[in-house]
Amino acid sequence: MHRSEKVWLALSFGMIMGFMIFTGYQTFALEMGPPSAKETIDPQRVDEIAPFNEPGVKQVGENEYEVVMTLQIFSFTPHDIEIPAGAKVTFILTSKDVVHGFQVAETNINAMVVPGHIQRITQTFEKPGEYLVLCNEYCGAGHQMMATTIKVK
Ligand SMILES: [Cu+2]
Repeated sequence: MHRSEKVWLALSFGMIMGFMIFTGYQTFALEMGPPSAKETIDPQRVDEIAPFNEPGVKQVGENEYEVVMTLQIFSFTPHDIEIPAGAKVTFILTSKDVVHGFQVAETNINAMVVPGHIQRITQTFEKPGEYLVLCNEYCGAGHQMMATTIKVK
């Protein structure tokens, strides 16, 4: 092997190890890893367990709302959501069957909704309009029809 090849191999291996050690340090020593399995739920009894026994939009503060939503093949419950512009909205999501996606066009919301887990996302919709919500995890034969809208007024 040529000497310069050895140098490049050593350098690239060193860089990979460096990044891995740095990432491990951030995750375990600085506790900067993403949250995981913080809130769990029995996916077969979602309908009986609060807050999912009453899906819908709830006002929880002066300008704060909660949207409790279940995802199932191939729909979002509740289907039509209306929220005032400028309000802080927390989505509380879970799946009743398989892995679904919760992506809201024109925002940064893009989450996996996994059965057995509760997903929370907070967002403020400043601009009035209709926001398209899509399932972006392939979930079965009707996946392409799994969509809804959020009306911001
Ligand atoms: Cu889906």
